[in-house]
Amino acid sequence: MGLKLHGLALSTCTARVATAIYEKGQDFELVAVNLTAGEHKQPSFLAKNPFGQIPALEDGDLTLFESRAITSYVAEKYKDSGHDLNRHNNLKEAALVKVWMEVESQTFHPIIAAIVYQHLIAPLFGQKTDQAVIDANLEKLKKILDVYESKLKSSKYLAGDFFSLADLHHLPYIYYFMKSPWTSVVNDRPHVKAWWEDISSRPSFKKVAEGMTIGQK
Ligand code: GSH
Repeated sequence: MGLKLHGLALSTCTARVATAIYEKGQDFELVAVNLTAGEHKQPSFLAKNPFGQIPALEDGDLTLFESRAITSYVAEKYKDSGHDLNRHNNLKEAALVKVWMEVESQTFHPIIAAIVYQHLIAPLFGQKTDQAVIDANLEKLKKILDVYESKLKSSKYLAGDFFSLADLHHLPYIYYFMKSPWTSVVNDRPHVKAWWEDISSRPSFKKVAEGMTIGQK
């Protein structure tokens, strides 16, 4: 029985999980969840994620939600195949991967998600984009990426000279951010730009990005 990923190809959190699965040389069945019809708030989906959000992963009798917890499970379950995403054989490197995974989810994510939401998602729901929210978060993002720039001067990837879940977790939101008019926030920081170009050109993410169609003209 294979992996079943309940979600949508265009959803950032689904894309995060899909990228990790491909990095491990595995495949999955995508079970589409119709958000417009509110399927994610129906009992059958709430049984998979009681918070009513995509994605959820089913692996036999195990059901998981929270995209970052799912990628960690996938990295560990398939540790002997594909790319080593969590440095499972090196305690110190594994700890550094966890540090930068926390940075992504606690510091980076709320800021970039607010920008992407206002710019790309709010209009889809007929809501007016709040430019003040975008402007405030762009200022915060610049400060965060100054720290990334400095870090990426000393190592090719965030946790060290190896691509890991810490980098992978950033992919879907930066991808949508790069469809905005504010790409200079990334491109003006040469190490951040090189890092973004490197990680987004991995075959796993290129395949996933084909389905990330929000904002596509
Ligand atoms: N922390 C969760 C994760 O990483 O999996 C967030 C999941 C999430 O925000 N999912 C969005 C969703 O289901 C789509 S990307 N939105 C619909 C809703 O919240 O009603």
